[in-house]
Amino acid sequence: MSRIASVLLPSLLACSGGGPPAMPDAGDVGCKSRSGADVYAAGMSKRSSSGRVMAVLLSADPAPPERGNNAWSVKLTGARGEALDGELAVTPYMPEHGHGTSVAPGVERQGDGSWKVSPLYLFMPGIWEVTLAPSADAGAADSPVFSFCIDG
Ligand SMILES: [Cu+2]
Repeated sequence: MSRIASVLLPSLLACSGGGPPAMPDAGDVGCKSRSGADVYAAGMSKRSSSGRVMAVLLSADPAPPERGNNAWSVKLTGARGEALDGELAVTPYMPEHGHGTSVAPGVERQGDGSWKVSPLYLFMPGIWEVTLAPSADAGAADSPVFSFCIDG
């Protein structure tokens, strides 16, 4: 527990209130033992719940995603497979702790229409959801979500 608390940013200390359930000891498989998270593979894709938007995770560095700073390359396409050339809003979130990150993800369009997301700061172990919204005002239904278990 103290090891976890030591990495929390001050503004996120509320996350540790009472502690997440069943905080794993070092060496425990942690969230790997729970279902629901995605299994990383280069080129994996997730469709939004509306079906209108598809996100492809072209690559991740490190791969699979790890605790700390990550850099992702992603592409978004519409219902007919067309590349979406609007904006991209990226939101990391820990659903089991109810917090995001104090470091906003960097999002930069590349020449080929893909996006580089870096840093993507997944600063603590557990399940992280990364929502990719095709515009700042896109609803959740149009925003694909990747969900990964980050090891301690
Ligand atoms: Cu957390």
